[in-house]
Amino acid sequence: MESQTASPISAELRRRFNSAARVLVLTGAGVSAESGVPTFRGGGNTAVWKGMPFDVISSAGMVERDLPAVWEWFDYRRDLLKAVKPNAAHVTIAGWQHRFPDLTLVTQNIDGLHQKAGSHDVIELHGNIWRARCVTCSMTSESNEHRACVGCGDHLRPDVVLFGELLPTGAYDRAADAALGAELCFVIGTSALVYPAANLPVMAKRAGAYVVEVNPEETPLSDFCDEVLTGKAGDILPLI
Ligand code: BJW
Repeated sequence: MESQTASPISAELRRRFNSAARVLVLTGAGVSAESGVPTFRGGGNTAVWKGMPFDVISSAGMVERDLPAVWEWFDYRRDLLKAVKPNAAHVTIAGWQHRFPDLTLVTQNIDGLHQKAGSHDVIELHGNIWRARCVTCSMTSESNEHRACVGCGDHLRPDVVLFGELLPTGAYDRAADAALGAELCFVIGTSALVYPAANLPVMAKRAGAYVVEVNPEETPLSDFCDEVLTGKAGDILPLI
């Protein structure tokens, strides 16, 4: 007798996937985990650097207290990221752009791997590690080689959103609009602990979307989702 493995993808999700036009995808650090990028939380651990929990070093207060230490932390991470390639999850999500008439990809990740996989118009809620920004005039620079602003001469800092800082102008509004209009919402590889990003799937569901979580671990959103696909994004997404 031929053995059959049951698909983890429900018939309901298949039906919705085949008929949806407006889709929201929210990703977090877990989507890059299989590329070798460390997550912040998960597996019972929290990222620590030189004895400092990441929410201390990645905070607005730290930029004021010790900008060189912040640069050191981001230089270290950029070095790690240089050799990193998108994985099956990034590639699958990039393919969905051609699959749905209206797909909005919102990421909390700062690594640029979605774009490397071919996704465009990505809403980066927490900025991008490859850019720098002036602490005074906010002029951005695509280069991290210089630490002084070419506009006003003041210090540059990583162009990322740290704890206690506001998200880039317009980014959350665009993401929220997509959430309110979505028929289908995927929440992939995020612990759903950081706001306002974690609010987006809640808004989407309240506005009528079918919400699907992809994560090897339970999150505060799991019970709220219509469907939870337990596993690694790189294994699960290609099956959908
Ligand atoms: C896999 C996998 C695999 C593993 N496949 N999955 C409302 C209530 C309470 C607090 C607040 C609130 N609103 C705002 C706040 C304050 C704060 C906040 O949310 N605090 C909470 C933590 C309590 N938010 C802010 O400060 C935000 N700003 C803001 O709201 O401004 C207005 C304001 C100003 C002042 C005061 C109050 C309000 C800004 C948040 C910025 C977050 N920045 C960081 C650092 C970026 C720079 C850097 O990289 O260093 O962004 S923090 C960090 O967490 C990073 C991430 O983008 C973010 C989210 O993490 P994510 O992506 O979910 O990753 P993990 O590691 O947490 O989870 C990984 C998941 O993957 C796990 O679930 C694994 O199981 C899973 N996984 N392998 C699929 N193979």
